[in-house]
Amino acid sequence: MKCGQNTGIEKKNKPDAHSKDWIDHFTTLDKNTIEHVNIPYFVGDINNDSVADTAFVNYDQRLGTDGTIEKECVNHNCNVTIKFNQDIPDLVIHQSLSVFIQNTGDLNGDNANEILLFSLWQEGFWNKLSVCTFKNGKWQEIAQTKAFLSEDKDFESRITKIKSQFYLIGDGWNDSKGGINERSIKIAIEK
Ligand SMILES: [Ca+2]
Ligand SMILES: [Ca+2]
Repeated sequence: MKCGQNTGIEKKNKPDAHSKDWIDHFTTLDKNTIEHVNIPYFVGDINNDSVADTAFVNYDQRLGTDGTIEKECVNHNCNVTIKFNQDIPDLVIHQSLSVFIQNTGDLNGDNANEILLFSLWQEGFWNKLSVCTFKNGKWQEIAQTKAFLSEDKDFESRITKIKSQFYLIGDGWNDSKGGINERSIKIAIEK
């Protein structure tokens, strides 16, 4: 699967282009501040040229009148673009409000680092987690799951190694156990 591709999450609350809501939507936008975000993450060597790389997470966000960040799309397609220092192609994450990146080290044994992306969306604190690798000049997603992230500790230890295999750890949902079933999902990371 192409890295950053979204499955099963639909855009919500998009007003009809001809409705009064649509006009109100843009009237409100004009009153607030659009801020461009560009956050660097040191990700180690991801293209195996022995030079450490940096990822820059780029997106726009809207600040409310009280300075808080509004949880909604600013650009029309709701994309987050990750740029890199070297001649490495952009990684575009669709339907995302923001992305947090972790350096994972080498998970698939090709001596280059992978990256773990935490993609924030509007549904409460549920985020999409993706492990991406840069292989043969292209980005590829080699594991994906979901996690409920509300505190800093929820971002920790989302990758584990059992024998020689790495796994991505996600959170499930179980009605009979009262909701979130923390760290109950284990996805094998492709080699
Ligand atoms: Ca490099
Ligand atoms: Ca690797």
